[in-house]
Amino acid sequence: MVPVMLCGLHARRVASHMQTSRLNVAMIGHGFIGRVHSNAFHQAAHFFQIPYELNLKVVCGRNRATLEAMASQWNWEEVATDWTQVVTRPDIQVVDIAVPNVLHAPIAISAAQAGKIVLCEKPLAASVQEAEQMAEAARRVPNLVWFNYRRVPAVGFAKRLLDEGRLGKIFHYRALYLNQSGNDPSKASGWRYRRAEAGSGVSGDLLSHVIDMATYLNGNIAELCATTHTFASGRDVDDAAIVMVRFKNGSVGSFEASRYGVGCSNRNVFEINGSQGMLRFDLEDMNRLEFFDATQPPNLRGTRKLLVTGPDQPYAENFWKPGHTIGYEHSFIATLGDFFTALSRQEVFRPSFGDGLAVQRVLERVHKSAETGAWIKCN
Ligand code: SOE
Repeated sequence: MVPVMLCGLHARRVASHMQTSRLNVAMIGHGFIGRVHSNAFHQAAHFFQIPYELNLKVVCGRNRATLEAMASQWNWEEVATDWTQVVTRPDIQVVDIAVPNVLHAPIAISAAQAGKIVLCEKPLAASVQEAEQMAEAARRVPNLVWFNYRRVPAVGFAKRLLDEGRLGKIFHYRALYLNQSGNDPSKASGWRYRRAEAGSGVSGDLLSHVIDMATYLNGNIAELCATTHTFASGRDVDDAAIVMVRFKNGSVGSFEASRYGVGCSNRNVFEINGSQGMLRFDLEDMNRLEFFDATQPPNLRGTRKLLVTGPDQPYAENFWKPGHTIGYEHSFIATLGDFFTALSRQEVFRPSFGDGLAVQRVLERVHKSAETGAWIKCN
């Protein structure tokens, strides 16, 4: 986490939040990702020394029966069915958004205007215009976008090795994010497959993670050329996206995201080749980072499969002892742990709504390029 000091109004707002050690959380949404977030709210203070008690005050959703069952299983104090009433409640300090993408903007904007701390699932919005309005509204409140994979220890360690220059000059950044949900009729009937609710298909859902991770690890994108494809007839969102990328640091890359990656459940992979080495990560083996050190004598070179569970690796002090592996949920716990640590120190947290907006701008260019076949500059 890069510490950036807050200033002015933002700092004063943060300071006023800091006086409250108990923070009441309202979560809008109660599906899969709502359960993941609930777990993180319960666990964050167990693993991180944060001066806040995160109180799971109210969970909001449309289906009262499933909502009540979820609230009781995850220990939410209250349920509500109208988010507009919840996000302005004076007893709520934190609003967490875990609903279909097209609802992110209205909820985040209302919550930010009410002065709440706002946490929002990815992709930040369904369009650049919405994302701009959200980033503007949240300028004066602490905010977070849930690009949770930045907080996988192996990803954090890759970032550290890159920042130390251990890979030398970067030549290639290639990434994949594949699942097989599009090929499964029981999964492909949900909101993620409808433009009216999701805004886009695999690009917002999975490619957004790839773009955030790539810019986090390898810097900004200079230009891109993309194609998208929809396999299912009648579906109005993209099922697969393939992007060629030129990065500002001179490296070239490729991103592939698909819901038809049959054989892959949640295969989020990157591989980086530099003049002095190689890094490779696969979420399906998330405690490992592969590292090839090309500065070693040729007869000793080989790919090391590092077990990134400490010591002297990210979150070694927070989670279990070295060798005691962690899972998907820890990336969300670490995201919250870092966020509330930053809040208590009056530091800016990333990824913020600004980072979510940057991803949204790249996604828009992906779609523009897919329509026109042209290379598109990113600024
Ligand atoms: C479903 O495709 C999903 O839950 C995504 O929406 C998440 O962002 C991803 O991390 C895992 O898969």
